[in-house]
Amino acid sequence: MTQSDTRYMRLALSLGRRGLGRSAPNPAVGCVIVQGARIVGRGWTQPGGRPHAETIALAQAGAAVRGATAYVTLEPCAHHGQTPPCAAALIEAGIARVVVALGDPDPRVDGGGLAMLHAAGVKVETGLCADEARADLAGFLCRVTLGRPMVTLKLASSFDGRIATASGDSQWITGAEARRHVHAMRATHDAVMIGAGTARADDPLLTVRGLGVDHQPIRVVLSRHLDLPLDSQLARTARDLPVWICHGRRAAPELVSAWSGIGAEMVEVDETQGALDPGAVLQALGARGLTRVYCEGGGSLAASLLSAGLVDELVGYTAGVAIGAEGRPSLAAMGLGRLTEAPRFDLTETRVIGSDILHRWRQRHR
Ligand code: AOF
Ligand code: ZN
Repeated sequence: MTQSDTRYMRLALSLGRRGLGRSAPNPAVGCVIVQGARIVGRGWTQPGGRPHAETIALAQAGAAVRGATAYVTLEPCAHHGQTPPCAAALIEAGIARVVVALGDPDPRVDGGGLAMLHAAGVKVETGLCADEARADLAGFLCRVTLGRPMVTLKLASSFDGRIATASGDSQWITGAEARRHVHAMRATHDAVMIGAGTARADDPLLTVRGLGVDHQPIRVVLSRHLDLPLDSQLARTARDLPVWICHGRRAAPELVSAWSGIGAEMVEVDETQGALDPGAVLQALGARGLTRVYCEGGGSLAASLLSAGLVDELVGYTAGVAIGAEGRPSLAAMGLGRLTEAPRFDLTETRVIGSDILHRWRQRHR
C-alpha cells in the first residue's frame, strides 16, 4: 500500500464522518473511487442508513469506474437487504481493486463481502487506517458486538471539577465556543441522554442549535418514577422532536399515559439498587437501533455509567474558574476504595477552544 492509498482512505474516513449521528442503526461508512490519479466518486452512508456509501460513489463515478480502485472504510456488505449487496455492485461495475479499512462484524456480512470480491477476481486489501475506522465506527461496532450503543460522556467543569456553585448557579462555566462545540458533538450522536435530576434542574431543550444543522438527535431522559414536569421544554416539544423516557416498572400508570399522550416514547427498564439499571437502559436503546449516545449528566447518571464500565469516551471541557468545595461536584459518589478500581481512560486529544480546554479520553480496556 502506498502513501496515496492512505490519503484516499483518509478522505473516505472524513466523508464517512458526515453520516455520524444520522445513519443509525447502520454504520456511517465512507467510500472514494479513484481512476488513475483522479477521484471519480465520493459517497457516504445516507441519512437513515441507506443508500450505502458505495452506491452513492458508484453512481457518481458512472462509466469511469471500470478498472478503478474503491476505498471503503468498512467491508462492503454481502447481504440482500432493501438494496442488493455493495460487494456485488462493485463487481458488476468493473472495479479492479478494493481497499478496505475494517471488516464488518455484522453476522450478515462478517467476511462475506471480502470473499465475494475475492471470488470475482477483484484485488482486495484490508486493514488500511483500521484504527481510525474503528474509532469512527465505534458506535456501530459496539451495538453489533455488545448490543448497546457507545456512550460518550461530556463534562463541562471549573478548574476544580465543579459544575455549579452551591446555590446551583451553572450558567455559564465554559465559554460560548465550548458550548458551540457541545452542539456540534450532539449532532454527531444518535441521541443525547440525561438523568431526571438534570432535566428538573436545567429544563434543557437538548437540541442542536446555531450550526445550520437540520438533523436533531433523539432526546433520552432517565426517570425511574417519571417525576418530571409536564410543562418542561422537553415535554412541550415532544410532538415535534423525539423524546424517549426510560422509566422503572413501578412508575405510576397515569404518568406513563400522560407522557405518551404528549408524544414521548416510553421505554420500561429494569432497576438495580434503587435506580434504573444503566446496562439495561443501554440494551433497550441498542434494541431500538441507537449506536451513539451522548450523555450530558447529571452526576448520578454519569457516576453509574462509569461504575458499570459503560462509558466509552470522555469529553471534558475545563474552564479557568475556581468554585471550591461547596460547589457541586461533576460526579456523584462512586464508592471506590482503591485507585486500581477506578475506571481509566487514555488521552486521545487536547485542544484549546475559546478560553477553555477540550480533552478527550478513550476507555482503557483491561
Ligand atoms: C456497506 N456500506 O455504507 C453501510 C453498510 O439494512 P441494510 O440492508 O441497509 O444493511 C445494513 C448493514 O449493512 C449494516 O448492519 C452493516 O453491516 C452494513 N452497512 N455496508 O457496504 C455502507 N452503511
Ligand atoms: Zn452495502
